[in-house]
Amino acid sequence: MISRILSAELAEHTGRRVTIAGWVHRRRHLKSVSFLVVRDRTGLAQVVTGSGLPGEESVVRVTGTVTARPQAPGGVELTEPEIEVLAEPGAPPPFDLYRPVVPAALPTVLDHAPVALRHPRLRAPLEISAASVAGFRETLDRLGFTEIHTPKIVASATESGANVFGIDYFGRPAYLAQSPQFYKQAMVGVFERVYEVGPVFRAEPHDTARHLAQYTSLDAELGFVADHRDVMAVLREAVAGMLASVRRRAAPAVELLGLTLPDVPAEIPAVHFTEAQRLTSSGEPDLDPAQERWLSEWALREHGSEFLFVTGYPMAKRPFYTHPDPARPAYSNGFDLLFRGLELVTGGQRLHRYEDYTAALAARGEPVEPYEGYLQAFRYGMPPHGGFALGLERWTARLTGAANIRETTAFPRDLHRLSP
Ligand code: AMO
Repeated sequence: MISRILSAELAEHTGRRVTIAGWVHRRRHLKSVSFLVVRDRTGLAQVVTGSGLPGEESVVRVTGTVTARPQAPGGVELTEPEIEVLAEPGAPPPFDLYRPVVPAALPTVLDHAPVALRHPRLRAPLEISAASVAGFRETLDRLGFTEIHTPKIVASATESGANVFGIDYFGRPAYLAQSPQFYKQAMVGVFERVYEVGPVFRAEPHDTARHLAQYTSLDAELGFVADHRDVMAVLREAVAGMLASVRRRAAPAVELLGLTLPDVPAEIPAVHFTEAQRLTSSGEPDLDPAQERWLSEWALREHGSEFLFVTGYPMAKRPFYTHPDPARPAYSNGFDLLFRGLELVTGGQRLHRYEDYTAALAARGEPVEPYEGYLQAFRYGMPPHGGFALGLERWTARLTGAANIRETTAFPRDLHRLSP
């Protein structure tokens, strides 16, 4: 490794000669003196120099004396520097990365993502996303879950045939996985409690601020549940753990973006779908985005919660693996979790008996053959189980207040975007 200290550590070395390395964030020429601001993964460091400075985004190594200076970032700066340029950029960045507010519209940012994401405000959501995933893993590990990795090239659609990407798999038709649904269920038969953090693919024809063609799904599945409420309790723990991790690991990003993080109630309020329909005066078998926003505001008003469960969605609107409510079979033991006006999670209890699966497929007019591999799990005995999937980009968007989900993923894939 190139021997250096990080900008965040400079103050501990006051009076000593040290070496830092990073990118030229900004050059500033004043009347009698010039400054170079160097950016590394922990922040910014100011270097006092003469003229003839390397251009923005040059990669440099700077050796200098750490000198106290209250106005500088971190209260210190490097004086009497020796500057070595490790890489010179071929072109200036597409916009000024040192401006506090990003001086470019979203399409420009996305077109130049490899360099645009270096802007501290554009990087911050990705730090929050990373901390969230770490918290998800920590929480589920603590609760006895095992992390699994399932195929992303699959033989059949899981959620519905509509938005699946077909591919050519050595001359055979195959699909990109829309969800690890079937495999996470099968792995309950092995580990009882499993989770996966991975990409899922949806050929979403809509060009919306909340849909991507590839997103990161935080999936969990657990056996020996009494019903969906046990799954909801685990989800509550996961969300609380994700927030605790964001507070702990991504504090600078939270501060930079000026975020107010939500509290997770000990028990997240829940309304049954029929009640949600009544509240929103809806006769439809599903909730539209406007109704979800309305219900979120209602939950905040009535229960002081930014999270709301809607339970008991109609069976007709849920996938074939969904367990019905034994008391009201037209409704499911399935739920959604709404967060700040948006559907963040879908989950529920699943069917677990083999004959219930064959009956459910028959009732939907679906052949059994494409599901043979999946159905093996149930043929050989599966406990009552359930699980959920949380969309990482939606989570980060709601936490950071991003208007568009594309601001919370490094290289979004959508109807129009396949590169960078
Ligand atoms: P569902 O299809 O509802 O459920 O997806 C779960 C969650 O994933 C997110 N999401 C998306 N995020 C970005 N772009 C998209 N195109 C997109 N589609 C969905 C949402 C959503 O709540 N197998 C079930 C889950 C389960 O029951 O365990 C499933 O995939 O946040």
